Order: sequence, then C-alpha cells, then structure tokens
Amino acid sequence: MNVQLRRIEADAVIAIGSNLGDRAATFSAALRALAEADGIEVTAISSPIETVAVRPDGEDPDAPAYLNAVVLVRTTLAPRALLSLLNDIEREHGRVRGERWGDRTLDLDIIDYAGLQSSSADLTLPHPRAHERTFVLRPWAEVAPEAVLPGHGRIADLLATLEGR
Ligand code: PH2
Ligand code: MG
Ligand code: MG
Repeated sequence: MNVQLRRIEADAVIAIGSNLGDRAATFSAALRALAEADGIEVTAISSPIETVAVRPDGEDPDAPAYLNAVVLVRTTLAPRALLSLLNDIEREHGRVRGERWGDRTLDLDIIDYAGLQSSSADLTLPHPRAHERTFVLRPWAEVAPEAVLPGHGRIADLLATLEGR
C-alpha cells in the first residue's frame, strides 16, 4: 500500500524590516533563506518601501530609515516552528536583541497565520500592532488588496483610516 502523508498547508503573512547596514542586501539574503527553507513556499513579495522609524513614543525622523516589505507564504510549519525559523534567519543576519523597537539589521515578524487569533508569551496572532502600522499595511495591501486582519477588518479600510483618506 502506498500511503502518502500530506501536511496541511497554511497561508501566512510575514513582515520584513531593516534600518541598519546594507538594508537591500539583507532583504535579498533573508528572502533567499525564506524561499530555501523546508516547508515554506514564497507566493508573493511586495515592493520594498522606505519608512520613517517608529519608536514607542512616535515617529523618529532622526533615526535611520527603515526598508519594509511584506512576504506571503504557504507553509507546512506550525506557527511556533515558523517563528523559530524567522528567529534563526534574523540571527544569521546579525540581529542582536537589545532595546525595544531599537535599530536592527533584520526584523521578521509573523503578521497573520491562517487567520488565527491566539496569544502566548512568545507569539501573539495576528501581530498585535499590525493594524496601526502603515509600514506593514501598505506593502501587504499591494500584494493582497482584499486581505482581512483578524479582529480588525479589511486592511484597505485600516490603511485608508490611518492615511486619513
Ligand atoms: N519596526 C519596529 C519599530 N519601528 N519602524 C518602521 N518604520 N519600520 C519597522 O519595521 C519598525 C519600526 C519594531 O519591530
Ligand atoms: Mg517588528
Ligand atoms: Mg520582530
């Protein structure tokens, strides 16, 4: 008997950010690492956009500017396995964890995982601040204009409100 096991695939949304070093080179390397990882298929990559750094107390035009983009994937990895893969890729690209919202060579965040809503110490889904971040919503809307952020509604509507449209 030929039994084939097919792992269940989920759609996930990953945000990528960098405001230190050669941001474009870091993006390319991180995207390559994602595409080559087991259990991940990259289905769309937004255009990279340059954005003003957001700190806990608001935008900081004096901080190095970010490059931000959003990547859509299909994955057989469970949320925690995906998170640990992203943490590994961050580490391989010189990420040192320091100050909250501090400058970083590479940040990879899970924004949405199959519409799941869940919270634990190491992972909250969807990303708890995605709904208020134009640097996430704008590139996401480029590759998935009809997308919905669980608990918050259509991303196109969230973006229009944030951008005062
Ligand atoms: N990420 C942060 C904090 N601030 N600002 C911009 N513009 N882009 C980011 O990706 C970003 C940020 C924490 O993850
Ligand atoms: Mg982040
Ligand atoms: Mg992060």
